[in-house]
Amino acid sequence: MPWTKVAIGLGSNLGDPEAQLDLACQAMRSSTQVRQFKCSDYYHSKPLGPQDQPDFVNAVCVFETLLEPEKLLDWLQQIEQQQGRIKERHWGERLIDLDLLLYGEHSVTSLRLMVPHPYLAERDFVLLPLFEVWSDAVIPGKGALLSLIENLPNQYVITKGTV
Ligand code: PH2
Ligand code: MG
Ligand code: MG
Repeated sequence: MPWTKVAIGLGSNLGDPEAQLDLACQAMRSSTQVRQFKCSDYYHSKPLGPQDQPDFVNAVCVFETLLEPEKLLDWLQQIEQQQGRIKERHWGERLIDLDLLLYGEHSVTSLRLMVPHPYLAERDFVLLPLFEVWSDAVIPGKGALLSLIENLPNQYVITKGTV
């Protein structure tokens, strides 16, 4: 694979969420496998899923990498582990969540991985920060990022800034 532009969704609602996002960004941007790293602002969002959990801080970063999708996933999971992530309930609270959203304009489906991320198109806390760092992104099977944003309900659950 040549250098490929990828997008990663970051989320946290435990510990100090901003610090968790800072740490993960630092881990990603300092790798020799990464170039042209950019991270969006941090966004404050209401939890999707169980409501008895703290609000989230979300962001999206983009970079170019030589890592192939499964290797990239391994590495993201390694960063989550290093930051102390433990297994949690579905759609529940977490210290750090790093989701592979886009891998160039490729679609990838395996037992472990679905790219583009299956819920990307419905999530304002993914689409809006993504627009900040990759405004002309094209989502395989779904079209231009901008048209997805235009189709979001107007009632965003996110606001710029942190919890
Ligand atoms: N992640 C979840 C479950 N719910 N809600 C928001 N607002 N942001 C998230 O990143 C999030 C969530 C599990 O990955
Ligand atoms: Mg995840
Ligand atoms: Mg997630």
